[in-house]
Amino acid sequence: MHRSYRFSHAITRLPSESVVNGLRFDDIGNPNFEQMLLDHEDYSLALREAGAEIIQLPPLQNFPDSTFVEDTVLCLSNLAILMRPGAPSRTGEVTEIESTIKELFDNILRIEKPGLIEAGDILTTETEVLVGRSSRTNGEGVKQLAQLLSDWDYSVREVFTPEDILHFKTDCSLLDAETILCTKRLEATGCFSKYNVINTCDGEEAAANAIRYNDFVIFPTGFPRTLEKLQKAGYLLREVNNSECAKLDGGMSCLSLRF
Ligand code: CIR
Repeated sequence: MHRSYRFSHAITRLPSESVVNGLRFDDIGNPNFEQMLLDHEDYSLALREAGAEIIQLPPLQNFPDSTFVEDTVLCLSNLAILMRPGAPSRTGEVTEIESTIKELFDNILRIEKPGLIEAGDILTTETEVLVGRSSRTNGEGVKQLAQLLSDWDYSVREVFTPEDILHFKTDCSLLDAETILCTKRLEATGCFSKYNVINTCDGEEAAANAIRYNDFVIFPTGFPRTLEKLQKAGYLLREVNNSECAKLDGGMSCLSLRF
């Protein structure tokens, strides 16, 4: 395991009761709001244990998916880029978070019309920013991001999110400077040929959305074989229940902005 970038902060947003109306690919039932609150609390605790100072934003009743705060902003060490979500019901979430971002970052850029990007499609490694085109992220959005970031010395690489996957990061996570946890179906697209890859075990594809925060990998419960594989590889895992967010295609990365 190689030493990686250290984080100090995380922004989260409490789920509102309207979360039961959140978007979803397949309807496997509404999330249980009370359980989701408990899980959110434990998620915040896991981030704190890993060293995060948390900026917790209040719930937004008008935006059912707003607890999935990751999709609204790309936070880099020295700047933030306000996204333009491809899901129309989520566009206003960016306006809601803008003042918080302005308090925290000196340099703020934004994706403009007709560009669309949700940051769940962005995986930032220590050498590049990978952006997966998807049903929420279009070519114009990727082009704008590449132009904006070229002035800041970041290199953007366009990749493709397989059709039946919501976001690029639904199927992958950065574990350290050069290691990616990812599903076999995403690895098959060839986008990680420059990295060391650890695959999720068959039937445990939903374990691919984890987050590395300093010395910990915050990981969804219920994927024992992948958990063991990562532990054997030397990672320190902290499990958090994700059963309710999973009903809305949400995972560990979606619930925070880390910087
Ligand atoms: C949505 O469909 O937008 C939400 N229900 C889930 C968003 C998950 N976010 C993420 O993967 N970054």
